[in-house]
Parts: sequence; structure tokens; C-alpha cells
Amino acid sequence: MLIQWFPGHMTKALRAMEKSIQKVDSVIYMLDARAPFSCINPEFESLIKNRPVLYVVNKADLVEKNDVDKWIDFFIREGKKVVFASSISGKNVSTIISALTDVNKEKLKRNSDKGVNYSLKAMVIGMPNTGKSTLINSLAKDKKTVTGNKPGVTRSEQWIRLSNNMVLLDTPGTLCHSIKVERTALNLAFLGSIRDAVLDMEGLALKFIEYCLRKYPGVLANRYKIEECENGLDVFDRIARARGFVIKGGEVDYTRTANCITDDFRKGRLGKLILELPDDKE
Ligand SMILES: Nc1nc2c(ncn2[C@@H]2O[C@H](COP(=O)(O)OP(=O)(O)OP(=O)(O)O)[C@@H](O)[C@H]2O)c(=O)[nH]1
Ligand SMILES: [Mg+2]
Repeated sequence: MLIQWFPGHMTKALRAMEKSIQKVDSVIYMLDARAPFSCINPEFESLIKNRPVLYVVNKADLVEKNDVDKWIDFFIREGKKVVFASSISGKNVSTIISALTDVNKEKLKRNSDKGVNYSLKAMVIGMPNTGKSTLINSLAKDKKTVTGNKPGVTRSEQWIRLSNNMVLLDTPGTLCHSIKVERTALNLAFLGSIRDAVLDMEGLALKFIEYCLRKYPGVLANRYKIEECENGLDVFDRIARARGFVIKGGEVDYTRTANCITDDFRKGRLGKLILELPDDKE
């Protein structure tokens, strides 16, 4: 599945971010805990340059604790600063402030040596729908930014001052121009970082079913009260019939079934399923 969806607002957003990055000390890089690798945007590299980065692996509530631990180990081995969080529940978000202070400690020390009480500024970046605006609201303890369960909700930059005087810059989620690795494209599509309207949702759901059958046998059987078998398309049919998604003539409504399955995954209704692990060679 080659995805070339890079709407105009993302080009504009990247240009604006290139200017605004000059005004910040560091970057908060949001990743989705279900597929942190896939959320790394190679186009952010030249934007970030040498600025300190704090990785926030968000939506940790949708992932098993032992999988979270594997990712923590991985980031630590890579020498990266990382915090896991569930922005929606506010869990662990307070550690982000101390971690951000830590990644900026040299700058803070320089300023305090000069007797300056410096307010840190950080830009929050990430793929669409990873929870950037939700995190900012959680840190601000107020609904300062607009959030939503689809990609492309934030359309322009917004500065938000926190009560501790830190300033955060919310940015629109941006993909890379073309996603060449199929697994990455699929994962971003499963996560809801790419607009469903530009995707083949039936094809996507079939890939997801096949993934579940391989990695999480029993999960689909349990959720949809069906019998699983090796053939993904047969399982697709069984889910559709179990849900009553049948159209005239007894044919299966694949679109409706596909939307139901992806929505169930995205909302965590299938359980805590992860799409990639650090040592995944698949
Ligand atoms: N389960 C869960 N959902 C979350 C979490 N954080 C954010 N969400 C949900 O994810 C969706 C996207 O959140 P946003 O904050 O709008 O994401 P964003 O990164 O700002 O998205 P764009 O502005 O479109 O790039 C919303 O439905 C949030 O409620 C989390 O920690 N756990
Ligand atoms: Mg947003």
C-alpha cells in the first residue's frame, strides 16, 4: 500500500515550523505507543537539527505494560530521553515537565548563572492524531487547543503558556511526503494518522485481520463471537455476518465491516494490541 497523501496544509505547516523552531529551545516529539517506529518522520530530522528532543510515547493506556517496558528499554539503549504518557487520562504527564527541564538543563544553568529566570519554550511535533493537542491541554489543565479523533485537526500553530511559565507550541501533525515502507504506511493507517477517505479501508481491514490472526490469535474470536480460521477473508466474512453487516441479496457489507474493525482497534475495544516492537523483524 503506497500512500501519497500530503495535503497542502501539511506543506504550509512544515514551512511555518521551520520558522518557529528558531524560537524554541527544544522539541517534544509525540509518538503513538502502538507503533513508535512508524511515527518517526524522517522529514523532522532537518527541522530539529541539534535541538534537545524529549520523546513522548503517548496512548500508553492502549498498550500492555510489558510492551511499554520493551520500548522504554529500547529508547534508553538508543540514548534517547523518553517519557511514556496517557495524555487523555493525564497519567504520567507531570513527569514530562521534569523531563523537559532535564533535557534543557545546560541552557537553564547558563541562564541561572547570569541571574536570569528563563521560561523554556518547546515545540510539540508528531504525526497526525498522536495526541499533541491533548497532551498540551493536559499539561495546561485546561482545554486550550482543539482535539479530535481524526488526523488534521490542528491546522495552524498555537502558543500555550503553562502555569509554571513554560511555553509550548502546538503544531499540525505532518506525515512525510511519501511513505515507502509498506508496514509503516499500514501502521499509520491503522492508527488513524492518515485520512480514511484516501485509504482502501477494506484492504486495510483485511491486513489488520491477518495481523491479528498471526500475532493475537483469539482476539477477533473473542470480540466478534466468531470462529477464527487461517484465511483472513473468511474471517472478514464471519465478522460481517456476526455483526449483521449484510446487504441486499445476502452479500457482505465490507465497507461497514472494515470501518467497524478499524474503529474497534483504534478505540482499544479489541484489547491492548501493539503493532510493532523494537525487536520486530517482520
Ligand atoms: N486512548 C488515548 N487516546 C488519546 C490519548 N491522547 C490523545 N488521545 C485521543 O487521540 C485523538 C487525537 O488527539 P489530538 O490531541 O487531537 O491529536 P493531535 O496529535 O493533536 O492531532 P492533529 O492535530 O490532527 O495532528 C483524540 O481523540 C484524543 O482524545 C491517550 O493518551 N490515550
Ligand atoms: Mg492537534
